Amino acid sequence: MPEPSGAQAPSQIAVVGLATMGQNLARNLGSRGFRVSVYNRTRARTDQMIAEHGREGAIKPAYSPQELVGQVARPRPILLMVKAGEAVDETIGHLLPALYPGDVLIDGGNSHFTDTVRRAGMVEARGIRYLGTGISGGEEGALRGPSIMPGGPADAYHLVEPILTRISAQVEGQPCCTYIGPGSAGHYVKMVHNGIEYADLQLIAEAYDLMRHALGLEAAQLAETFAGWNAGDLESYLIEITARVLAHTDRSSGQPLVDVILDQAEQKGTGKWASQSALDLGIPVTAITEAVFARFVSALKDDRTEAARVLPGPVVAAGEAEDAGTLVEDVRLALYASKIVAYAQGFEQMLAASAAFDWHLDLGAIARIWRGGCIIRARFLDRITQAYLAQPGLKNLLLAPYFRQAMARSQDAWRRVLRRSVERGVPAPAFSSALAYYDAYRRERLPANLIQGLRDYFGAHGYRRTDRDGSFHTRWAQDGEEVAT
Ligand code: 2AM
Repeated sequence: MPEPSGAQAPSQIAVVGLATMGQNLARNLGSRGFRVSVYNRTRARTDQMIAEHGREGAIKPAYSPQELVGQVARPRPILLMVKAGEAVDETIGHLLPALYPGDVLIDGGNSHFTDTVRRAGMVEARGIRYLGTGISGGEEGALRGPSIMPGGPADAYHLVEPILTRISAQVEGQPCCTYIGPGSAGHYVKMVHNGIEYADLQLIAEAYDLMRHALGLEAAQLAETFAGWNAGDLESYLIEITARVLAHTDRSSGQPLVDVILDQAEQKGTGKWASQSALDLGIPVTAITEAVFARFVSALKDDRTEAARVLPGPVVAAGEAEDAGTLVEDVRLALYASKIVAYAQGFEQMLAASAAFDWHLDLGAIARIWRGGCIIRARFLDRITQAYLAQPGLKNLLLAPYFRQAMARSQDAWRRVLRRSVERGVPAPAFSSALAYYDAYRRERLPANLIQGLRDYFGAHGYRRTDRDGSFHTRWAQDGEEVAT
């Protein structure tokens, strides 16, 4: 609980790095009664913040790492909100000489989880505790209440728990902040959160593209469609803002703004990192990875413009009867089913990481703290929490009764949508790879038998049999005899 503030009372926490996220978190802390000291490498930003927001709470400026550290009561929680990458190392380097054992450095940026392991080791050698902490919610979330994913030593978390749980989003009286696990677990989980966000965005974009270009609906009609979807199973922040973006008219051209936005998606790397780690762990997160690939394809604007002139697409029969209403509902169901696959894969990745790094992640609790504050907040996350509560050892969310039924309800529509996408030549890589994953996951027998046969033929890699134990090799090109290996 915040103590009463007084002019001379030491600060309870420091925020370093006053770009928008840092400023907004400092304002969030100040507005909830915490005494907070703020510092930024470039003095002008500190002055600007104090001038504009200094009266929102007990927010005190500092102009050097030493001054900052001197203002905060020990053990000192120091929240770093500087640009991910080298800036974090540089900032730690400047702060470290002024810190005392027991102080807690909280890296609230999108650091790569392996950097977090390295930095934690480096500062912990000097008795400083390190919390690699994922914070999601964008600028608005930082100010009003983000979802917070702290990882590192549990005692360090307990020290800052009253602060972090107070500034996080609250859903049904519960904070969207919980201890994730030791080491780099917090940043890892934030990375997977961002990967799922990539998949969500791509799936929404594919749904839009199909309705816009396979059904010919206009942006304004689609805005209404998404707004309607937001009243059902798909209810989420991203669906809500999709409706708003689609409804927005460009002031300069008078057209829907979305129609004049350049179709090249940028990225900062967390989706790619999630895919890379999934590859290392051997977990098929196809939806996240397709979403990353789709951004790469979008970046090839010049190539696409050239190819559009020369590469043929399907010839679509003129005057083909459309039943837009049915297809729109099909797209909704396909989006929901694909989204379930994307989440099932992301949670499977966290389960694998938890086992590989010995983190003991509570997947139900992670879904719970994503219900509010963060970009992927959605009604649907309650279903995930409930699934893990009912079956704590659940291997894959698709197997939980609610999701099994949702797939059963959606799959015919999902297949119809993909038929339409193929016929019309409208790409839907995340929809289709999610369906391919679903169809593969539910198959007892896959064609990997042939792959093993081929590998044995050209490389004598051996194979196992369905009817006998052991490893075998066939002398395919010699006498055709099978030998045990
Ligand atoms: P600045 O205002 O001095 O540029 C986002 O860029 C935030 O990270 C800003 O507050 C920025 O400070 C800070 N930042 C970027 N690089 C930094 C570095 N090498 N050392 C300290 N802060 C840095």
